[in-house]
Amino acid sequence: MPQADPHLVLHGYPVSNYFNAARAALMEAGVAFEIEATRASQEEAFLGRSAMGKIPYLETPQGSIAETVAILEYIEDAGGGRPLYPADPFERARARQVVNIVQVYVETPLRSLFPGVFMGGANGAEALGAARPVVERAMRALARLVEPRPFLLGDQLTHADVFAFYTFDIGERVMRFAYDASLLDMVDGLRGWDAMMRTRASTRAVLADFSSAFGAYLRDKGAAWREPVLKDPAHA
Ligand SMILES: N[C@@H](CCC(=O)N[C@@H](CS)C(=O)NCC(=O)O)C(=O)O
Repeated sequence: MPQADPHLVLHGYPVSNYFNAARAALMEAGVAFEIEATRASQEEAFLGRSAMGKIPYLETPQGSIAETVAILEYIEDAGGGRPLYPADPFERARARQVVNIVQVYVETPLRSLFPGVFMGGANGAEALGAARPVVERAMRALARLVEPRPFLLGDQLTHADVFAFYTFDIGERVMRFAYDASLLDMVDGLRGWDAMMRTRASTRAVLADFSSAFGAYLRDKGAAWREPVLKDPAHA
C-alpha cells in the first residue's frame, strides 16, 4: 500500500459528524491520509489509541491522537498542508473561538438529544428544555462573531467553517425534529454559506459516504427521525 509522508490514518465511521469534520479538514488541507473504518469502543486495546474510547482518532508516525480539535491542530502544526487557520494570531484565535462555541454549546447539547431523534429512544421534557436555551445562546453568540463573506471569518476557508458545517448538518436535523426550529435561520447568511459549503468537493465526498451509512444506522436503531423532515420546500 502506498505510504503518505507522514503516514496518517484517520479512524472512524462516516455517521459521525466529528469523523466527517476531521476527514474534510484533512481533504481541504490537501494532506495525504488513509481511512480505516473503526467503531468507538471501550475495549482496552482501543482505549490505548483513543483514551475516551471515541472516534475519530488519527494514527500518526508518533502515535494516535483523539479529540477532533486536537486532530485539527495537529494537521495544522505538522505542516505540509494548506493552512486552515488564518496567519494572524488574533484571527486564528477568532477561528478557534468559533470552533469551541460550536462544539461546546451547539454540538454537545444537541448530541444529548440524539437518543430520541436518531437512536430509537425518547427525549424527556427535561432534556428538551435544557438543550434549547444553550443552543440558542450559542447561535446568538455566533451571530455576533461570524458574517459569511463567503466563509465564516472572511475570504479564507478555516477550520471554523469545516467544523461548524458538520455540526450544523446533523444539528439542523435535531433542531427541526425536536423543536421545529432551524439553526441555519438563526444567523444571517448562514443558509447561503451552508449551500456554498455543500458545493465543495470535500463536502460532496464526505456527505455521500455519510448518507449511505446514516440510512443504515437509522434503520438499525429504529430511529424516529426521517429524512423528509429536511425536505420542507420553505427551507429548500
Ligand atoms: N470530543 C470528541 C467527541 C467525539 C465523539 O463524540 N464521537 C462519537 C461518535 S460521533 C463517539 O465516538 N461516541 C462513542 C462514545 O461516546 O462512546 C471529539 O472531539 O472527537
